[in-house]
Amino acid sequence: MEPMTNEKPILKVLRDKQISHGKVPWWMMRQAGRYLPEYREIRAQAGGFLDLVYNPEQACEVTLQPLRRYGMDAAILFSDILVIPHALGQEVGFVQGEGPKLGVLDISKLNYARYHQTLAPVYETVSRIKAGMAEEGFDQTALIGFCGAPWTVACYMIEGGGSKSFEKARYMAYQEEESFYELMDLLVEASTQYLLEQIKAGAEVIQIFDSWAGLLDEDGFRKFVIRPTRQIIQTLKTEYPDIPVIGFSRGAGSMYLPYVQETGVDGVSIDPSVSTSWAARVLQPYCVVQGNLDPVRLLAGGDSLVLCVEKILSDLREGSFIFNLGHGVIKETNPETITFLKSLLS
Ligand code: 1CP
Repeated sequence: MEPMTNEKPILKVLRDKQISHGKVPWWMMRQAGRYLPEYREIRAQAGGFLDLVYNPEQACEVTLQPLRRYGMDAAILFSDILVIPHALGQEVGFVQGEGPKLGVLDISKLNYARYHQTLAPVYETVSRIKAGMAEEGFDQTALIGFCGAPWTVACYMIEGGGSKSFEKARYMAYQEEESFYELMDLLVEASTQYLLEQIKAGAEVIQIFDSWAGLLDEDGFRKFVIRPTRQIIQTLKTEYPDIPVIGFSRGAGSMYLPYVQETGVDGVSIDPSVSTSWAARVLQPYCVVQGNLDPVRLLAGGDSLVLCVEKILSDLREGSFIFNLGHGVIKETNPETITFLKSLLS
């Protein structure tokens, strides 16, 4: 296919594997969030976190906020990975300052009775963002839809909240493989439907967040990271072959290469522990690489930031590359440091 001349920079890289001579396309994971005073203001008006997620007007507003300040090359839908268990009927709450809290998991009780009804406001948010971007002149900005990968979502569903090591989830994956596969299959189906609806509503790129991929051993990684991710992507590609998919299998280490080769991702988002010269040599021949500034470098600012950004650029910009952080923006980050970061990318 002939590359479209006025295609958005991120789509050019992801679809045509074009190298971006000059300006490197960029966006930041968690670019909408508490480091921005305008986000905190809307957040305070919204009530609970899920109230914000399910309010299309406010969720659209907070998605657009970072674009107005920094003009990133992509917007990411404001939502959360835990809306899937919530829509399947598990209790999900967000306690201020403590993070997510989920009710006890009973797989036999999860169901689709209110699934799309619960998620309908999120689909509406996607179409509002699309319209809002057009209205405000962000015609070179791509809209990213997302979900959590089945393994990472299962971690929260089983553990009942955040954890450093998710031992209960790993125990279930290794010890009760059959019921764990059942949960994976359910989450593959639910995530696929969720993503298809986001694409219908206007999402132009999909990112799958597997933030806890690095906790599994090799056998677990193949079964519960690679397999379900491949299944989701296969269905998406059957229906929408031109929608690129980026996978973020945080902490995958030596499993990044099989992840890239076997899941069908168009791009891989690498965490800060990955050597950028290794990624250029080993991963870039297979797919677009996205990453991988340590968010703490952005918090620190100064020379520590400049040197790391320069190293990332010099190692990766000769191949197909999207600049991003290796994980989400930290809430104490100074918004002005991001303006400075942007100046380093041109
Ligand atoms: O009160 C608040 O403002 C809550 C903070 C917050 C925000 C801003 C949460 C709760 N979720 C979000 C939004 C969010 N979450 C986005 C929005 C788009 C953007 O990036 O700008 C995205 C993509 C996510 C994805 C997400 N949620 C992930 C995967 C990415 C990652 O950071 O590893 C995970 C693991 C979650 C779970 C979650 N939701 C919220 C928190 C604090 C957490 C992490 C809990 C933990 O394990 O400690």
